[in-house]
Amino acid sequence: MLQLKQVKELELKHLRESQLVNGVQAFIIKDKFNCTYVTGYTGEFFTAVITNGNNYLVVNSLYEEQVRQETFGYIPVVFSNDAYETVAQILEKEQIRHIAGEFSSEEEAVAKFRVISARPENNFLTQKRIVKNEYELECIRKANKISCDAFNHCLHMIKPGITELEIAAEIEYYMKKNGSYKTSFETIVVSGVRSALPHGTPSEKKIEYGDPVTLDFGATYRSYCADITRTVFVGKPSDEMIKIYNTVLESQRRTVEFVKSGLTGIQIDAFARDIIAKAGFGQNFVHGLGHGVGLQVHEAPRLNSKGDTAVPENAVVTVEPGIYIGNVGGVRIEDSVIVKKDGVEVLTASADKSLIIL
Ligand SMILES: [Mn+2]
Repeated sequence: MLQLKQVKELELKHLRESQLVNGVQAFIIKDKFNCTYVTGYTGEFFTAVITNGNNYLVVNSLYEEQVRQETFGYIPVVFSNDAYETVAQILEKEQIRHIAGEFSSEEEAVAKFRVISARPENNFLTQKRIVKNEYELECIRKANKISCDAFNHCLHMIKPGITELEIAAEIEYYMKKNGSYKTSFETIVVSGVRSALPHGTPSEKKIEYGDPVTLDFGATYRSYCADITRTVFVGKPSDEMIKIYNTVLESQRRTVEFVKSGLTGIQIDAFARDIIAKAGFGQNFVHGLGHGVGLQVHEAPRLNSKGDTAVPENAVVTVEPGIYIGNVGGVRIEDSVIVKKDGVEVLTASADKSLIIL
């Protein structure tokens, strides 16, 4: 596995070779996740200034030491009142007159940073981040492994009388005990009719006999996110819920087999949606099929009706069809996968997705 220092050096080299050309002398990073991607810094209140010589992180004084600990050779510069003024002074000292980077408009950046030209490049790093390097893939594999282990661990406690909150707490405790830095997002545990809420949050509701229980959560490992959803049943589900479960499972399984690099998000989403529509539940699949996952739990590419670009090799995406019926319940099944030339590597395979009745 590549070491973090090598990875950051490669990303820095790539950024310089693609952006510090045609007279551009510095690249400005304002997005938190793009900054972590290039520099390793995970704090807040920053502006990164990448030049061909020195690299700077302009930060609030709370974060000065964090720059030294998390980055490889970035110079921390503490701003007092106005971070942009501090950036302007650095650019002046380095005699930088032409910049590119993350800012809303050329006019605004030229005025703020006192330079001659400023080209907005707000999508460069977010697009680059779609294709994961080996270091990132290892981190995402590990985060998903912790998440699958947490699912398998919590099954024994899902029974009538326990609350959704208690299940969520057990999942989160287990993940942290096993190396997760924090959760990728607010853990979802919804049961009974509440399982028809695609993004419901866990409540004091107690699990009852016959309930579907949807668990959607993820660990993070070294800033990289996992994302998994399973729906299980406590006691025998109704025939209607079994039909819904089998429909979602068929759509999910066949779509995971269908995915490979070169297909667009639109094509993949339509493939999954068609299976659900043919079973008569088209109106009940109320969200996109999936999304990219990396430093952010929701990032490019989108697997939905707007995802018109081809998904490249080594993108990490989710496949998560669902059916939701008000006052009855819902089912969602989600795997995270690495997209390859001829198919995918499923990262959440160790969590069983066949119908589980507890
Ligand atoms: Mn997801």
